Amino acid sequence: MTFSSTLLTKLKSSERVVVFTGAGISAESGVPTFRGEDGIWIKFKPEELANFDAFMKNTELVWEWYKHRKRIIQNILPNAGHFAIVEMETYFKSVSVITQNIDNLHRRAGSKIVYELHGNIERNYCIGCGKNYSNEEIFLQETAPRCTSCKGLIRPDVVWFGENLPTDEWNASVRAAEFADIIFVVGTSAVVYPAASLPTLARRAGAFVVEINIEPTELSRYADEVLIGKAGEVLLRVVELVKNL
Ligand code: BJW
Ligand code: ZN
Repeated sequence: MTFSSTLLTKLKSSERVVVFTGAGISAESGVPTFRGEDGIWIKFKPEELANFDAFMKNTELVWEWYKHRKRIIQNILPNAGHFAIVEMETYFKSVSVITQNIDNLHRRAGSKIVYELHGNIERNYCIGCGKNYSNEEIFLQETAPRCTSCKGLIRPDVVWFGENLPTDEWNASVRAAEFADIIFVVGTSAVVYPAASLPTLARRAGAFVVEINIEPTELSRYADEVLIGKAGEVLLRVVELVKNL
């Protein structure tokens, strides 16, 4: 893989870095992506499971799907890609991670600033009274769990289609994108909005956009640099480069 001289110059002069991630960065930890050949949505379309109406109509099915994914995530670890992003904190003034992932792997790897746009699968809450539940509190229940206070249905604390993103995380992400000198867009198909608008927002505000993916995406034509390869491998190369600047 070759890096352009413009990228080298940008890396040298950049102070504020944003890393915007999607399911691809966790693929190397063993978390299935959503779309594509290995996607978890080959059998079910996203709209069929990841929305509130589906949860109300097919509660058990949706909970089965989340329990399955909670189990996967409990048994995996952050990978080289997550750790490379943590290491970037040594070389830049600020590194903000904006993630669409709900697997908590950036925090577990040690990234200090992490904005989770689509929630976190380790948290749950009651749709009746809002009471929070950890996975440990609900995990062993066979059927869809109910609130101990109001008997309301408990749901995973993730953002489904048609739902707003958490306001504070979104506002902070927009600010970070607007002030970024460089934004790395890693392992996302960039088709789910409004998250997918952040790289172009950053670009309009002057950031250099670097895409890292195993294949070209919707975003590639707007990126200043497209690095094709696995997130873990490419990010390690980028950090090596930065170290030796
Ligand atoms: C590798 C790799 C390796 C693999 N290394 N790379 C029409 C037009 C525009 C917008 C809309 C529209 N109709 C509806 C909308 C809005 C909708 C939307 O965007 N829909 C589009 C799909 C059409 N958005 C919403 O509804 C959002 N809310 C919203 O807009 O609020 C306002 C509103 C309110 C009320 C009414 C209407 C609007 C909410 C979106 C929530 C998304 N939630 C999910 C599920 C989270 C919970 C869960 O996980 O169960 O979030 S959907 C799913 O997609 C998940 C992901 O975060 C998200 C993005 O997926 P991601 O990360 O990009 O994964 P993949 O699989 O798509 O891509 C993986 C990539 O990795 C690929 O490119 C691979 O090549 C690559 N890869 N291995 C590097 N080793
Ligand atoms: Zn309740």
